[in-house]
Amino acid sequence: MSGIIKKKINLLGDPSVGKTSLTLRFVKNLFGDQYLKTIGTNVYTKKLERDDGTLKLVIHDIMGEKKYTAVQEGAFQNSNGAIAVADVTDAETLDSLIEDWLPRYHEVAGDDKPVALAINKCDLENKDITPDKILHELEGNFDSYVYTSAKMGIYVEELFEDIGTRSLSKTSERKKDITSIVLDRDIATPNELVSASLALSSEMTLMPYEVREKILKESGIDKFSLEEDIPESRALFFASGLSNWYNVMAEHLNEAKGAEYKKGANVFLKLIHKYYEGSSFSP
Ligand code: G3D
Ligand code: MG
Repeated sequence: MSGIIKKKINLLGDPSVGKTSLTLRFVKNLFGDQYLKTIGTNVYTKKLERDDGTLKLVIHDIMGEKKYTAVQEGAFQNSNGAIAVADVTDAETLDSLIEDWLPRYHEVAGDDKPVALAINKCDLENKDITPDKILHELEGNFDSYVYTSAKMGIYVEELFEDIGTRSLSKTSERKKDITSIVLDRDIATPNELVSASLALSSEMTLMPYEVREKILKESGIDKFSLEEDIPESRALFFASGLSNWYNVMAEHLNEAKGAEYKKGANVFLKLIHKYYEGSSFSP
């Protein structure tokens, strides 16, 4: 490898296992930021200087809420490897990785992509994931595993270096367009509409994270209650709020740049259209 090589790494795992904490510890060496709650996808980059060149990791940290599969699967496209995070105090988070996260990840990213298991919060006493269980589950599911603590900064760097190295050796590319991934899905409930909207606004990259969060708030949707049923009016407000933002941006830019944003605005209109179709046909 020579020059700079870029690899996309995804974080997988249920809410609160420590995906964001591990990422922030690795990228910024900090812990305990009060704005941890992740909405949609947050993207971070960090360069690793290696003997054979520079490896730039593009790390996609996602929200783990179960109803937001569009966000997650949207983020898995073109992935080169993943860190699957379990909480050592809660064995169900490991089961969930194996039963739910891994199949969905491999479906979008490809079967050949490496996955490193991080058993996080190893600084805590009440351990629910035993070494026995790990040995039992490792085979065929994960390429490596390590006990980490984002809080204490234990084995976090090693974890990211490991998946970085593994991502280099497996290189087959899968290209699929994010708009088609999202628009091919069912969008029949307000939560699915919000999920699809978050997926698109996360992956289209033109919109800053803060804007997405602000529009969500203005829609009256509480980011801490995304698993609950969202009223239709709020979901529609959110999707059209996103569309509006792209439209307003388009008007303030020259034609070439504006066209990209116009396209963005139209994607959300398509989403709303699909929701109206899907929801009125459902029994
Ligand atoms: P997520 O991104 O997977 O949803 P977060 O998880 O990174 O937001 O972390 C969820 C909670 O777990 C946070 O606590 C965070 O401080 C805590 N946490 C993350 N990593 C560790 C760790 O290694 N050790 C310990 N003890 N706690 C950790 P709050 O209180 O903010 O919910
Ligand atoms: Mg998070």
